[in-house]
Amino acid sequence: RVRRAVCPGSYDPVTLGHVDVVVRAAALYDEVVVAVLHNPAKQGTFTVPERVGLVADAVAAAGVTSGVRVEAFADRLLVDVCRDVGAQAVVKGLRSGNDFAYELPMALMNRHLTGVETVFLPGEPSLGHVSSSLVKEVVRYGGDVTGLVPEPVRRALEERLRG
Ligand code: COD
Repeated sequence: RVRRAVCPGSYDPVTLGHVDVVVRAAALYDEVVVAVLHNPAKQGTFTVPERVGLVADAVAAAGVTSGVRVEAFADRLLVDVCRDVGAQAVVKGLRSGNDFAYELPMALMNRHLTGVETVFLPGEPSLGHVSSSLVKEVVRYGGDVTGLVPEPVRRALEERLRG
């Protein structure tokens, strides 16, 4: 049986924290589907197709050439995405106890709905301060995010947020 996991997120935009989790998931599973989902609670900076392109480039730049695919899924339950792609697990990164508090009810709800399991990977500590939203705020006010996001993402952010 093929062991398949989904790494879901908004990825608006992808950071090196996300990339670390995807690369580590790819070492554990036969196939990883990076699912770019629209989170209605968050205002988008990049379109979903733009996010998919930036994630795919970042995964390739990280040296992962097989076993990972990046796909967009329109407004639907994560458990339905998992069922459609044949994934037994969701893999998520945890930066902190706050992340865990946010993720635990979703993991329990998802297991309640279809039995899909959630596997948590401890985030790389040197990227523990990295989130899409903080990175955007730093760029918007002129700060430098080199080393926190892939270079193409840094350029796209500067273009988008500084005009
Ligand atoms: N280090 C480690 N992990 C990180 C880092 C970092 N520096 N940065 C982010 N992560 C992890 C996050 O903890 C998260 O697990 C993941 O990467 C994605 O992060 P984001 O911010 O891109 O994505 P979110 O949190 O906006 O994504 C939320 C989902 C889209 C996954 C969620 O809303 C969802 O499942 N939606 C589908 C609808 C659904 O099924 N709803 C019911 C849920 S029970």
